[in-house]
Amino acid sequence: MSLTFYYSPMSTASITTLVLEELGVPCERIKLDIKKSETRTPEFLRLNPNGKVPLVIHDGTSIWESAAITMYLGEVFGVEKNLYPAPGPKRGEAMKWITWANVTLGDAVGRWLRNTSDWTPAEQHNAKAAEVAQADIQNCLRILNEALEGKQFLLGGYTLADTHLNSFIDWLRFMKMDLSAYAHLNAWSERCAARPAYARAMTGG
Ligand SMILES: N[C@@H](CCC(=O)N[C@@H](CS)C(=O)NCC(=O)O)C(=O)O
Repeated sequence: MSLTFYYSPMSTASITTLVLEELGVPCERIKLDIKKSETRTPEFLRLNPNGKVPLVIHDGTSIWESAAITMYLGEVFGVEKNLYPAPGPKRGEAMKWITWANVTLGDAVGRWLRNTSDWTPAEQHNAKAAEVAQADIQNCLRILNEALEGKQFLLGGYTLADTHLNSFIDWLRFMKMDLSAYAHLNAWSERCAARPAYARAMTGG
């Protein structure tokens, strides 16, 4: 079995770092410097034409997109470790939350950043679009908070759906988004952060 993980610190690839740490799967790690355009070299673009991390190559097959990577690694390595559900409704729930993180929450956060942050030139910022994006983010956080009421983890026991979604929520905290209104969400994040794999990933794995 060969597994190679291309990553960059403090990027979307941090989700996959956590997933791999939970799974304890041995892999070769290749660090790329985005600022030096190492994600844009012809060699890397042959592996991922999007020029983005995370990327995993499993037995010669390229898998990109962090949500697909979490689901794929979960299916292949996580079921017998009780970190990802076997095919069936529970797996459907795991896929639902992982996809929701990237698509629904991710879209709202992306719109908010495009209209507020210095990643986009100020003349392209639109105050109304930022306001709508912020309301959409808060609606997502409310949905997640309510889903976690009375539960230890999203599906009951801890799974990679928690790893993936909590990593996204960590990113919102890092961007100083106020999450204080969401008590169930914050208690769940603390439970996720208490995992030994979380501590290992934060200290460089
Ligand atoms: N939708 C992708 C987003 C990946 C992404 O945006 N990666 C950024 C870092 S956060 C990247 O690699 N950027 C490098 C570049 O654009 O050259 C995923 O979820 O994997």
